[in-house]
Amino acid sequence: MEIILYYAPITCALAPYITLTEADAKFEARPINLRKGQHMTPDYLKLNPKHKVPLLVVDGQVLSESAAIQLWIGRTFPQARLMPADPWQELKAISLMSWCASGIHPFLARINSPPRVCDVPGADDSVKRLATEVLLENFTIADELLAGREFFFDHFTAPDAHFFWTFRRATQFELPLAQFKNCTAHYESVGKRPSAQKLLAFEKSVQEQFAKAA
Ligand SMILES: N[C@@H](CCC(=O)N[C@@H](CS)C(=O)NCC(=O)O)C(=O)O
Repeated sequence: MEIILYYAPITCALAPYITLTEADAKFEARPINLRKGQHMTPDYLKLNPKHKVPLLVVDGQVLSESAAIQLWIGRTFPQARLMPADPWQELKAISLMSWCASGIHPFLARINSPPRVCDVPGADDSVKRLATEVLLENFTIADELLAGREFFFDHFTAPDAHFFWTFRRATQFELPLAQFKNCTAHYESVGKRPSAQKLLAFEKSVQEQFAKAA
């Protein structure tokens, strides 16, 4: 089976990179330089008209959307136990990943780039303030979910990789995150895993490669 993951540094594509690594899957990560607009080229748009990463191509079949990609990885490599085996718990895992993708991610994107959602001159601070409020509300919920536990379930699963990305992205902005003790502990715990360490080394190498090509 040929597995290609289209990936860009810093982005949510790091979550499937981590889960594919946890699954011990053989895959090729193809770096996309968003700053250079490589996600807007005709070839990439043919693969993903939504011009986003992550994108998974499995034996020529294309799959977009992080939650679906994570589910595919979990189902394809069941021995890695990346999705809970119990059907109800599996739905809870899908629910968590949908929340990361649609309830948390869009607010990180607003903080990162306010003009993408409001181009009224002078609106940036207001967009960031409102997005931060929602983000912190979500992290409060996650902090409660993670109380007294290392992971969302009784062992590491795909939602842990997905949530790790959201919290990591938040640490790259100036936000009051120290209050989220359980999210912070989760972030540190996932960050120490060999899969996350591999991802971080890969990210660094891609960033260096992009800097050289700039
Ligand atoms: N709903 C998508 C969102 C993916 C997404 O927004 N990816 C960002 C990087 S974190 C991206 O590729 N942005 C480029 C663009 O919007 O043109 C998912 O969960 O996979």
